[in-house]
Amino acid sequence: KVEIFLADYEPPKTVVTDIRLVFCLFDTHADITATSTFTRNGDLAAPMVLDAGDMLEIVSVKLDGVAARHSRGKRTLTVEGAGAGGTLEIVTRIKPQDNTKLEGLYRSGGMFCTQCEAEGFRQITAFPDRPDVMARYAVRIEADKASCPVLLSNGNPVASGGLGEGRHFAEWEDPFPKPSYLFALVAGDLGHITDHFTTASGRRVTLNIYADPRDLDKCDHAMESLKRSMRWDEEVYGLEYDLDLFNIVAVGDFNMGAMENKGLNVFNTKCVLASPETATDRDYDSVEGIIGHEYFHNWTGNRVTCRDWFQLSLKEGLTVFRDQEFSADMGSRAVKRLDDVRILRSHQFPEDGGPLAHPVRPDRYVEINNFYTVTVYNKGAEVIRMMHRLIGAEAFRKGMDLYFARHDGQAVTCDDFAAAMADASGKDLSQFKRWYSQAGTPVLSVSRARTGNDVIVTIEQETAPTPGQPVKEPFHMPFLMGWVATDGQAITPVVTGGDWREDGCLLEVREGRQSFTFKDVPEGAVPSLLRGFSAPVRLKSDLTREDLAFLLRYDSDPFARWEAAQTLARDQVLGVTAALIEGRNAPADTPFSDAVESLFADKALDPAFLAELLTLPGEVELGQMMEVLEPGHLHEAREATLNDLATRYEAEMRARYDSLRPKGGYKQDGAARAARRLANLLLQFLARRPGGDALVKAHYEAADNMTDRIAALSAVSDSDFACRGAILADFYERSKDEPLVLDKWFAVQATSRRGDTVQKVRELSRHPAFTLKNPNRLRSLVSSFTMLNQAGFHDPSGQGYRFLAETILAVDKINPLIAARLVAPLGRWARVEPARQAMMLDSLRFILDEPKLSDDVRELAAKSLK
Ligand code: B3K
Ligand code: ZN
Repeated sequence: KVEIFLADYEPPKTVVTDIRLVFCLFDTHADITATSTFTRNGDLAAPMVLDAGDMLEIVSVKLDGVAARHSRGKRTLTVEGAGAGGTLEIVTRIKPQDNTKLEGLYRSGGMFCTQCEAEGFRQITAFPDRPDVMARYAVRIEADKASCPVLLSNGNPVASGGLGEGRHFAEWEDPFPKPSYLFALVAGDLGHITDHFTTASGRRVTLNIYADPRDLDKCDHAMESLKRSMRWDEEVYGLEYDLDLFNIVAVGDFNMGAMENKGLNVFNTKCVLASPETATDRDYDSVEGIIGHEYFHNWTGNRVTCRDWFQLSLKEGLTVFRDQEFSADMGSRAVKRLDDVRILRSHQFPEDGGPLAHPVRPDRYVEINNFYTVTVYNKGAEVIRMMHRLIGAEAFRKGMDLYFARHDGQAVTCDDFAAAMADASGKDLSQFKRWYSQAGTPVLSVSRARTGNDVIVTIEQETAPTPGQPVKEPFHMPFLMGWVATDGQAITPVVTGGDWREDGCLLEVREGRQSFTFKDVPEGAVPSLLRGFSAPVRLKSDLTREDLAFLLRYDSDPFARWEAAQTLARDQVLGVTAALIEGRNAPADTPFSDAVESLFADKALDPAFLAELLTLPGEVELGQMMEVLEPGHLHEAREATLNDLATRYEAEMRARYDSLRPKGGYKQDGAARAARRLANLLLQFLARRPGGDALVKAHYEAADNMTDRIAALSAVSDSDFACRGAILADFYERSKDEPLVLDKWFAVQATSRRGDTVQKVRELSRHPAFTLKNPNRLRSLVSSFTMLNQAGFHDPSGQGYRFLAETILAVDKINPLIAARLVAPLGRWARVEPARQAMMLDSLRFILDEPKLSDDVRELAAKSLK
């Protein structure tokens, strides 16, 4: 496969306006007749070249009813004599039951389902399979009635009936022109739950969630989330749903989280099913967020779509921003923001600082599936958030309105989006757009200088080179800050070049180095920096430990307050790490442990927020801050810090833990959830103390919900408690018929901090319940280990790297897209200590030595070796 460049974009030569698809589904194969009405641009004498997937058999090709000359390329179908336009009929045959890539039409359990984004439609029929070709779809599905009583596609049902010989059919029509990646079909033996939603303008919409009949008791939370999403989009953006029917289907074998097909969202079971017995509070939040995300795509993605796949963040960054805001409005805004910052720091920053760094709008790719990344999604959402911050909520809404007024029904670019925002607000966003084209995480250094009564705040920005981008221009970004006087009160000193708002003073940073003068700042006042994490940067500042401890007590901005705690914690852990590496005694000062004292005293603190403040940065994030990563020492130092906290505050923790334990039964409200969050965190600390064994066992036995049960299981899995074996076995017994719960059993063991985890993971990979074919199961063991267990993955034996390399090669034969998504951790060798580095490079070479390696894995492994 060759590299494709953004700069080479050309409008489509073949445009399809209408397509009729007839699917005849059998256990052994599927036959598909696609009849398209097309027109052509450019050289009409040239043959028509369509995209055709490698799993496709072309049975016949006709132009205007007459057999046409055609030939097959590796990934194309060339048809002669197409002229200026007409009707093209293509018959294809495929084998959905053999499709382990889970792209195009495949089978999951007994059911037929599709995944077409990005380039799966070409595995169903030959077509100009690109998002700027938008057609109206009419679909007929014929299948066996007993095994496939439910037949679904996009849009509205228009006909159905029996066909004899146990077969039946259904016909669907979608009135909205759409790109092929939004096509979907589902056929299977599914149950469903139904509800209704009446839109602001009075349209009554039927809502269905289809699932395996055994899972119907786990669909209510998704249904409630869907109705909340629909209402939210009306209230916040004035956007209504546009069909009379909205269907969601839960599928057990699915590459990604979910898919926003028009009127027929297909979901990974993990992202839709939830019950107190099977899902944690976090899972509940994640279901709500993803239901929202896919629903919001109906406007940001479907009604207005992407011109080409380089523009992926046009729909994904924007839709992630929308789902983040939705979740913030449904739950705790402060806590949601911290979760999003954690994802950036532990996943996106490493990507941006490693060999796979790419801009939010990439300018080249070999395999587009490799670009569904945290950069395109989550950094893309930060780019939208910064625009929102720079122009303000009101202008942002005007910009959205203008974007839809201009582009409804079109396939457009990130530039078109930025233009709507610039035109609606009058703000020049030309420099700002560098966030789309330049990769890398800027480092911001903030310093203070007092001159008389004034304080000059100087902000410098620098972005290190990334692959292919040796020199970076300065970014335009919003920097939100505040001041806290010595009495703990917020003050708002007059500032040159800044603008005070409710949540702080907005400074617009545009230069490499820039200063802002705050007038008459009282002596001792402390600046609160980067409030709300107003830009996706790494922050360095001259704040002292005393300043940070002060902000932790008094800052009104939740992010800045939490960040003060995180900074102290990083200092403490990294200080211990350095001492361990150099063979010194641990430093005597423990700034984070000291600062925590005030938190237990603060009775007004929301328990959920206290839990955030007490959660140390993870090892991946901490490792990013070391010049040379020594994963073993870092792990030991972080453990020492946790032990120190547990020892010093055991009494406070125990008292608080006891006070938080529920008196009545299980509840899902905010207060009950916050109490569980804190109690379960405290349990992890208390498990480190004498008597931890009995406490954890009692917690496990008392658990009447998955949040509590998994908290105890995780403490057990980290330990060598006598009850360890029995509790792991009990959890297995309870979960063996619930795939999503069984995934947790694998994940908990893969993230164990015990020293024997790498051997255990190998062993688990041979467990009869483990399979490489189901992406959820695979990720629950392998990605949990390689991405969330830094010390385990970097086991000094090198076995972690070897295990990952072998797994990648095995998965590559089944599902290259999923195999490629496992590669990244091996590529982050550059900053790792030399002995491990050599073993990581060996493992990458071992992968690249495989002659039959997929393009998917090759693209990432080759980049990782550079
Ligand atoms: N748009 C889909 C992702 C499809 C991934 C294809 N490899 C899910 C989402 O972002 O909503
Ligand atoms: Zn999306």
